This record gives sequence, structure tokens and C-alpha cells, in this order.
Amino acid sequence: MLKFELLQEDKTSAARLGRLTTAHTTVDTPIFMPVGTQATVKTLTPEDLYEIGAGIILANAYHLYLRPGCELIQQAGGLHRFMNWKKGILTDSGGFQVFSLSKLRDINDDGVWFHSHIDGSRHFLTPEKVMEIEAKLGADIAMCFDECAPYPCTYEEAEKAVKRTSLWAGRCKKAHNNDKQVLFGIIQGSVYPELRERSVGELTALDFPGYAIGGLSVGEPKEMLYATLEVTTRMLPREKPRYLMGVGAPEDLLEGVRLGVDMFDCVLPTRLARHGTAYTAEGKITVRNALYAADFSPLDARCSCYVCQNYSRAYIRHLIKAEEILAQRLLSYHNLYFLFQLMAGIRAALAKGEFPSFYREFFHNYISA
Ligand code: PRF
Ligand code: ZN
Repeated sequence: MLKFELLQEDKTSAARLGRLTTAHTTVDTPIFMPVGTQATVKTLTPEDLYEIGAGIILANAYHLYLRPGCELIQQAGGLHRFMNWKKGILTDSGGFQVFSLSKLRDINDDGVWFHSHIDGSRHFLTPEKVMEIEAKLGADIAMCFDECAPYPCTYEEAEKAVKRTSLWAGRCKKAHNNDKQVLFGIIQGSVYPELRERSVGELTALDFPGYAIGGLSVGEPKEMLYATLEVTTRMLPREKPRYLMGVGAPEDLLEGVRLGVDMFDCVLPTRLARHGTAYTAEGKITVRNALYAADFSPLDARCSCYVCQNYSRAYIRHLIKAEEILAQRLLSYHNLYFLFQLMAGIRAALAKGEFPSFYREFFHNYISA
């Protein structure tokens, strides 16, 4: 089940305000979805995530299929029960992880042979098999099994990935019969506008309830990311949700929204946190830096999160230096809260018809580096 209402559109850009309802949640869009690859958003509990305002999180079919296995999760009553998360879940198919993590893969139109990055065991994934895995996990939104071409890649390589992604999308759609879960298609085509156009044409012909834009943020320059995004969103149906996969730096969220994206996910806020970096309205800060040794101010003076109300940069720096794991947790909480505040600000601006000034104000303060 899925419902998507467009509530408002910006007059000067492709930005839109919407409301998305799935089996377990209703969220306002544009939205950021925290990543919980292994059925956990690293260092945070579901209660922390509700407090931060998360309404839908990501999990990964590839990782959970390899460990602990989808039968086990099915036995637990599905992913929601297994991890005690009561709101929305989206599972990525593994179409990206098979290519980025596994060894010795052998791909043909039928499927992909690969060796587990955990124990080296050999596996074969097909679109049908991935649909079976995602059904057992029981997420609100499942993703098609796709082929994400690397960057850089030739036109011919990218074209092959588009063809296979379309072929597999048709097979995923046929194999997916689950009335509680919806299936999104994934657009590929690297940085080639003609291929993006073809991918959109072939995927929209299959009529999915939502579309993801894959194959971006894989090492291409930012200008190429934005240009490719622009040609892709322009061709997608207005009334369906659009999800930009694996993109979530604050400046990219602003650009993505401007170009018509409704949903985002990214490991960045939690990964940066575990490496001692915090988001602030002025840009990122490396809390480990000696500069903050006696800085008793909060991570971000404008942030109203639990961490910023109770802890100083100096204390968190001390935790990092002492290798205390609370540092990772406090920084993860703050970084996610920062992105949720940013998205809430974007939505409020869209509702008031003030997205252009919000966008200008953000870049006036935020140094992207
Ligand atoms: N395909 C899938 N998952 C993904 C991607 C993709 O292209 C990306 C690309 N940034 C992130 N996650 N299935
Ligand atoms: Zn904070």
C-alpha cells in the first residue's frame, strides 16, 4: 500500500512538498531516511530515532540475507518486529552492494554470482530471489534489483547496465506479489542524458508506484550529479515519489530538493559522526581538533537537540580522544537531528512559498567542504 499526495510546488524550481503513506507510516516529504544497513542505525535505538523525528529508515536486503538470513528474520515476525522499529522501513535490494562489496562476481542477464564479503561463501542472486528476500524482510517499500554502473564508465557499459536494469525491473515486478509492500523501480544511466531518458522511459512503462534515481554519488563531480539529476527528475511522472539513493550531504539535500527529489538516504551523517565530525549551520567541524579542547559551547549553537542542550565540544572531544563510545552516539544523534531540522526547515519554507529564500540563506551560512 502506498499513497502520495502533492501538497505544494515551488514556483521557481522543481521543489515539492508532499505526504507519503506506507503500511507503517505517514511522513511529509522531502524526507531524509537514516540508514540501518544491518537492521540498526549504528549507535542509536528506535526511541532515539523517534525523538529525532525519523519516520522511515533503510535496511539492506543483501546484508540481511547474508547475516542473519531472511528466514530468521521471517521467523522473528519480519524486520519491524526483529529490530523493534514500528514506523516505515525501505529495503534496498543489494543491487549496489553486490557490486561494491562482494568479490569475484559474475554477472549475466539471469543474475549475479558473488562471494560473501563475510565468509567467502558463494551465492547467486536473481531478481526473483531478491523479491523473495525482500518479501520475507517485510519492509514497507522494496527496491528492484538493479545494476549500478561505476564511475567513470563508458557509454556502452552504462547502456548495458540500463538494459539489464530494465529487464530485471520487469522480472521484479512480475515476481512481486505482496499487497502490504510496494515496489519502487530504479533509474540508471550513469551521467549520460540519453541513457537516463531511456531508463526513465523503460521504467515508467512498467508503472511503478515510485521511482528511485540510482547510479549517482558514485564518484562523479558534483556538477555532473546535479546536471544528471535535473534531466532525470524532469522526465519522471509528477504525481509519484522520487527517491535519490545514497545522497545526503546537507548541500546535496538542498540541491536535490530544488531539482524535485522527495526522498533521500545516506550513511554520511552517522559515518561522519563515528569519525568525530559534526554538522553545524556553518559547515562541518572536526571535533577531535585541538581547537575545541577548551570550547565549552555546544556542537552547534543553533541546534536544539538533546546533545547540544547538555554537552560541550570540549567534553565530546575528550570522549573521542579517550576512545569512549559515547562520543559516537552523541555525534550520531546530533548529526541526524541536524539533517531532520534542515528537512523540517525546507518543508516549512515550501509550505510558505519561501523555498528560494531558504535555499539562499542556507548557502549563505553553510560552507560545503
Ligand atoms: N542502486 C541501488 N542502491 C543504491 C544505489 C544504486 O544505484 C546507490 C547509488 N548511489 C546507492 N544505493 N540498488
Ligand atoms: Zn545538536
